[in-house]
Amino acid sequence: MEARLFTIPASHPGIAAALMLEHKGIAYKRTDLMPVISKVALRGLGFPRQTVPALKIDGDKIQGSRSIARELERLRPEPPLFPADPAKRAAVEEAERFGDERLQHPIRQLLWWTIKRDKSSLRSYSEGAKLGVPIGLAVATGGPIVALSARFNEANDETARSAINALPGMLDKVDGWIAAGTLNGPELNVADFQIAPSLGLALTLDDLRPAIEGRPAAALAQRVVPNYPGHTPPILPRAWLEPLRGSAS
Ligand SMILES: N[C@@H](CCC(=O)N[C@@H](CS)C(=O)NCC(=O)O)C(=O)O
Repeated sequence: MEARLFTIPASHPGIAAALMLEHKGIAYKRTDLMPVISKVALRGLGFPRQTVPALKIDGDKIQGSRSIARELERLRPEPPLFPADPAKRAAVEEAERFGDERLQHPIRQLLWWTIKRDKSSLRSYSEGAKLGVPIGLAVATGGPIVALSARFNEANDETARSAINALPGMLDKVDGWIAAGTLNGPELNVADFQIAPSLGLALTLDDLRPAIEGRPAAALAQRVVPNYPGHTPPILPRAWLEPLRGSAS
């Protein structure tokens, strides 16, 4: 099987797809694209949409973390990503959808909000990236890319504040799925691989970490993505973080 994963450094759905490939034991090559430039590159590579993760596997092109999961399950059923029992599968798919549609984006918006304020953290998120240009150069010339990424992702004060407000409720949901055995069970499943990278990315933000640490959700991230790249020192306005106080369990 010949596989190449196109991603962006520290992209949480990109890491989700990489974890799924590794779970299946499928060897793959990885190409890291600079944000924004990724949109043009992906179209040039023949992918229909403009987001990573994008996977070329045996000549086929699959885009989106959930589509990639299903294609990998079809190509190599063992070890499974989805439980065989229909009720358990439905629960896992609900958690997976939540991870993709609800959890990913607010964390992405918060990250771009912080990078827009202070680009110096960009280098840490590019650690280990295979960009094809020296990381120092990529970071030094990254100003317009950061501005555009923040704009494309609608990372502004309003969305950053609603992301913070939504975080405790989302963490409660994840903790609930862990308590129910849908997440972080003996065998990791597609929802673990979808959700843990978003938690791992959130934990790289010092402002968010205290609200996550000590929760079952943090144990899931520690198990699945113990070495998530990147670090953002405190930068969000203190007052905005008020809803997170008392959120840690
Ligand atoms: N929910 C989609 C999200 C894909 C997505 O938005 N990926 C981001 C990176 S995390 C992207 O490609 N952004 C384009 C850019 O930054 O230029 C998935 O799981 O595949």
